[in-house]
Amino acid sequence: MAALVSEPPGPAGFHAPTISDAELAHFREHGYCFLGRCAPLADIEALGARIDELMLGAGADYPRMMMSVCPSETGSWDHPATRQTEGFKYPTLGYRKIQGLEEDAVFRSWVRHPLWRDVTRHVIGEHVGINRAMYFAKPAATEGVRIDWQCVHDAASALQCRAPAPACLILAYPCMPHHALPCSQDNSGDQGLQAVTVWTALDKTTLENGCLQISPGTHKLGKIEFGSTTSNDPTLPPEREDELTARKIYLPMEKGETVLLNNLMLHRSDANKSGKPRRGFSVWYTAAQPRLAQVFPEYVPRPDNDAAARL
Ligand SMILES: O=C(O)CCC(=O)C(=O)O
Repeated sequence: MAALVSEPPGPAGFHAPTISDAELAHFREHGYCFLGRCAPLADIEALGARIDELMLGAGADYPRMMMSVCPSETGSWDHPATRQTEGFKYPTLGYRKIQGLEEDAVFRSWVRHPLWRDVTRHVIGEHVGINRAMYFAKPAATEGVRIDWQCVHDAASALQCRAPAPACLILAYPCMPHHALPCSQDNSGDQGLQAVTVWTALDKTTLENGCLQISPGTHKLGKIEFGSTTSNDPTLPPEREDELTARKIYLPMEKGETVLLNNLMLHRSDANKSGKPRRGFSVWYTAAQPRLAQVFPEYVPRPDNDAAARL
């Protein structure tokens, strides 16, 4: 297993281990903050190598990880390997989503990076948990899937609206019949945001391979009532679509660069037309809760048999 390089961050061409007031202000105002490269490239290479190992099944035995092969490979959202369920499916680089990665030492090292400690101390507080530590990819061979405008609600509300609810965001994904995912928001509502997503590019992302797209400022526009997820069409409320997407920007990123995302800000991404992988690692930090893995100040694994593991 590769280990993360432990060079001291700072003037070596990547971000310092603390977030600046200006960056925090930008995050709060616009709903995102681009941080650039936050660690040596060797650390990113180690994450990329490790995720490939996990996907190919070499030395990986993580029954609590949620692993889902992309429907662009299996041909169906209903395929058993595409349903987001615990455990390894089969060796392929075609996984779309792997969650529970904090259980892996290499990924946990990234999740507990000093810069995320500082960011979360400002946004959340001293005791920090994670709703998910997620590999999210658009595989090279099969293009992956487009995701339409989205943001994601908190774990509790997501659990309440499990599969049957058409407007349920995260939990609707495994059962969706089409190769397009719904609009979504990634947080708990409009009072007191205590969450932040740290999204890191494990490969260079471009317009061609489905880089992130965001709609800055939408975290301030209140709760969005999404439409049905059973259509390939965008499911933003039509009467609000112009308002919600008017400021859309693309976020192409170099390999290893990171952006902070407010979970209530709309984001989307296209399929991957490049023939090369588009791999990302996205960590959703929130206030520590007994049902979640805690990552700061100490790592405390998620309890067994917890429903949050199935998000
Ligand atoms: O990587 C993407 O295209 C979207 C990932 C995502 O939805 C997230 O990190 O919350």
